[in-house]
Amino acid sequence: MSADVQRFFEEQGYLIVEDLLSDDELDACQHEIERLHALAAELDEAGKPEARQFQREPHAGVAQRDDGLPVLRKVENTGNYSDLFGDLARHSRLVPVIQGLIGNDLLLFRSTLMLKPAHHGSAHALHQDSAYWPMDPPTLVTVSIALNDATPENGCIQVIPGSHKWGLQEWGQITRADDAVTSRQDIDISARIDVPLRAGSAVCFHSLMVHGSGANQSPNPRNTALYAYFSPQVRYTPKEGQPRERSFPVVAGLDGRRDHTLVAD
Ligand SMILES: O=C(O)CCC(=O)C(=O)O
Repeated sequence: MSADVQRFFEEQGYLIVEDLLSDDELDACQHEIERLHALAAELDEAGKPEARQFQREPHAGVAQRDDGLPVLRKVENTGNYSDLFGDLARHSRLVPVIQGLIGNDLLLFRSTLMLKPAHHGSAHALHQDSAYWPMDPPTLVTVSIALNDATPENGCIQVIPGSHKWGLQEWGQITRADDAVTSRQDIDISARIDVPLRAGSAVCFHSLMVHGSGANQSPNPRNTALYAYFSPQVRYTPKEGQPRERSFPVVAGLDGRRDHTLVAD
């Protein structure tokens, strides 16, 4: 990664990576998303606890699509349900970019699919991810990979450039109503910019970056694969009542082991 690119990320808090995935890879992702909808229905019917990882879209107005499958907004821990989305976190074009930002040893904090179905995918009010994550220092990096073209109309990511330098702040519960932007009165939302992405391109952003996304008001879905990475210098700092230790998948380095367990101080 060039020094200029690194400097851009340090100054602005985000970085666009064009054409990370090929058309064939994008097709495979769309098929896998359909399989995950069918899996969500099966887990639900069988009353399995894993069904909770497959969240319904609350603003859809209907519980099911025309084909009877659920309308999903989000799938958490995708690597547990999908080899394809597990492997995507380790994509050979992606890993060097993340290593250029936070170093060679990489652990995976989060692997999520954000789905915004046509016409009714809900908004995501402005926030900093690190305000919700038990990890310190707050220096994680998320990549958001567009699996369809992401535009202002279908609710692409929005960021406030440079806001990762504001320090950690309180954002309350993240609102997802259609017109949600932020409940904070002190934020100049005119500084917010849309980050449209062609399908297959991605945006990486710092975990202190203020970001959100609008509702999907278009006939086109907006599907996104999100992965958050951190370096082994980051500590696990659970709140009271949370498990005192947690294992994280290793993405690169750390002597090639599969997982790494962090224990709270
Ligand atoms: O992809 C989006 O719509 C926003 C996701 C987001 O902000 C998050 O999961 O922290």
